[in-house]
Amino acid sequence: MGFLKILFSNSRPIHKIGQFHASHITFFGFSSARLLSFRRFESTNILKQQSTKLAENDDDCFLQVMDFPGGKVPITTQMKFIAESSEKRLPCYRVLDDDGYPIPGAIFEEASKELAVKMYSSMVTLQTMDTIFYEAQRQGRLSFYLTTAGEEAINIASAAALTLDDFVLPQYREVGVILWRGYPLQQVANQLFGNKFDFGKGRQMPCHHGSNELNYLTVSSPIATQIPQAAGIAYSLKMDGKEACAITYFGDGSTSEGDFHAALNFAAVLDAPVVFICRNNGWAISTPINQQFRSDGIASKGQSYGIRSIRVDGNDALATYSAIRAAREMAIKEQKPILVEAMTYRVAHHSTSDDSTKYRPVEEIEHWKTAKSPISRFRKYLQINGWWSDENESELRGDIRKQVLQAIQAAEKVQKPSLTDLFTDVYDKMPSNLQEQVKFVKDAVKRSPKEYPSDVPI
Ligand SMILES: Cc1ncc(C[n+]2csc(CCOP(=O)(O)OP(=O)(O)O)c2C)c(N)n1
Ligand SMILES: [Mg+2]
Repeated sequence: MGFLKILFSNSRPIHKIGQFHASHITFFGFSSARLLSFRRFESTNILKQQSTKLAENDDDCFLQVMDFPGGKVPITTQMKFIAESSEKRLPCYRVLDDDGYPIPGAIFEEASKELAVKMYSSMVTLQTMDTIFYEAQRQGRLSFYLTTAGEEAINIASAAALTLDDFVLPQYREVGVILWRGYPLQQVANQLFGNKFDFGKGRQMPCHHGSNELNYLTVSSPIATQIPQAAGIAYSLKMDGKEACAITYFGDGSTSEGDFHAALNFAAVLDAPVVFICRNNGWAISTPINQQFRSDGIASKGQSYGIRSIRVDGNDALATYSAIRAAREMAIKEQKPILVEAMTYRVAHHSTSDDSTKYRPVEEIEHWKTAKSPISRFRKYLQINGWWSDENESELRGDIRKQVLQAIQAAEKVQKPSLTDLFTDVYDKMPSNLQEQVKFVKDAVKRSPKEYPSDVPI
């Protein structure tokens, strides 16, 4: 049955996605979606006011109301400070239990057999690819690697909820999103080896993927820079009247950067159609979240900026898929930003430059790797539906392993880009100071050839 099992949190179904109504998932602070027809620059209308609801509940009685800039404010004689946190923690939207069974009464978008199998296969591809590339780095064949282990569902389920017209601005732990959009395994390997087929011509670290064709902006190393850029891209989509949004991914640690806060505020004020996806995996390298913020995670920050928000179980592929579909639909139809906090756990080391057993218990990592694995949970769901067997599993894993190994072997043999490429693609015509630098480098290589890699053409 294709119909979405949904609890109607509020009255009117407005946005129909197939049989799915985006307005029926309750995002914090708003229980119904209003269909706003938007006009270019409408968001800058200074007369637009905040909600005029004045009392928290019907018993509240205010002596006076004052008309301040931004709207009417009730006056109270009580000197009451707002609490630093609410008594209850924000709930986490979840659909599948640990055994892969839909939780009774759960509201979600039912994925077809074809889509669910594709999502599962892509999660396994990501896992297999990560294992092999990680080993290749340990063998000294790659300079660096970083896995998505434990976060495969966030990668794949969110990607499945988007269209190719949407613009993706990733952090660095979202290679699954670009794979889903059609980036071949061979291209992943080419980027990692920085060979001449790498779109970045070997000028970036490994794991910095990007593709113009797939509307996937290249990863940039300084964290959080992509977040305000997403607000800007979303605003330009709005000005062009496009049926698309911007999606940006970032970790819990990135929310400590000023860029995160500037981005949320800009997006809210400009009514930019952007979906902010925070992967809250508990750690920013060795810094735990309790040293990053005192708030109840990330979703709670949305309301302060005037952004509709939800907390979702990022290890539940179906919940993540449903929430991101709803978020995308609302962002585009209502022309406004949405914040999603996907709760998860980074089960691998931060990167090949880290040893996470130095700062967290091995048992904790093991628990998340096994009992809480997003891949095992989704596999159980497929098997419960009769869509997957042990034979399918071994065939898939064998096949992917072969493809990844072939991609590595092929990428390793390809020539590196030329040293001169270091200086190109910035200016239309190379300025004289850069021409001097090219000459300087080439002379230096000629003088001391042993100091330079022999496989890089001059
Ligand atoms: C501006 C900036 N500061 C510091 C770093 C070093 N650094 C790289 S990743 C990282 C942690 C990021 O954590 P989080 O955003 O939670 O992402 P996760 O690795 O957990 O997915 C840090 C501090 C950086 N790349 N850029
Ligand atoms: Mg993190």
